[in-house]
Amino acid sequence: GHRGGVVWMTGLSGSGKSTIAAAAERKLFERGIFAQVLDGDNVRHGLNANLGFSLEDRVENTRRVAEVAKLFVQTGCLVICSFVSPTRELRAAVQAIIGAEDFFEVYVNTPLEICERRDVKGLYAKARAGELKNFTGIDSPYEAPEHPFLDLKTAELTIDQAADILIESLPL
Ligand code: GGZ
Repeated sequence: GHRGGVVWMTGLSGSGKSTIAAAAERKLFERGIFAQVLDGDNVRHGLNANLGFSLEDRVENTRRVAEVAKLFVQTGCLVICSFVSPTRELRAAVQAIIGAEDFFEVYVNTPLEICERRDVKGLYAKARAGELKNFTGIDSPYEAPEHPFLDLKTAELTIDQAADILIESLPL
């Protein structure tokens, strides 16, 4: 058997959080482990549709996600949450909701230059042009975790390798 828990992926926009989360979710299913990804794509359109990107809204965004993740954990699910979650204080609040023994912070450690060079959604260009305000890493802060459970240096890894390292590190 295995127990539930919350893998909390934090990192810049374009760092690879959601891609690694989706790959890990698939690999876990293949091992018969009940996993579910929560990210901006499935949460900000519905549950959190009324929230934007001010610090206050980000705190509320992640607070609601943490509460939902906690409910999933009670069903024995491994929840992989993929959110920029830019401040240490905000992530500490998430950990307090979930409980330290069920919380695994994963830093998707991709330098800003690389995220900006990729600019998959063109958001960095818009932020640099001043068309998008409060963009993390440009005109809104990102505080890297000091003691993450896992530090994934994605520049040196493929998606597949990063997902494998993540899964192997978990106490499943
Ligand atoms: C950061 C933003 C912003 C601003 C829109 N700042 O690469 P993406 O597109 O798919 O991931 C980013 C996502 C961040 O939402 P989160 O819910 O993860 O943020 S937080 O945890 O801080 O609440 C990006 C897009 O939304 N996006 N505007 N201003 N990212």
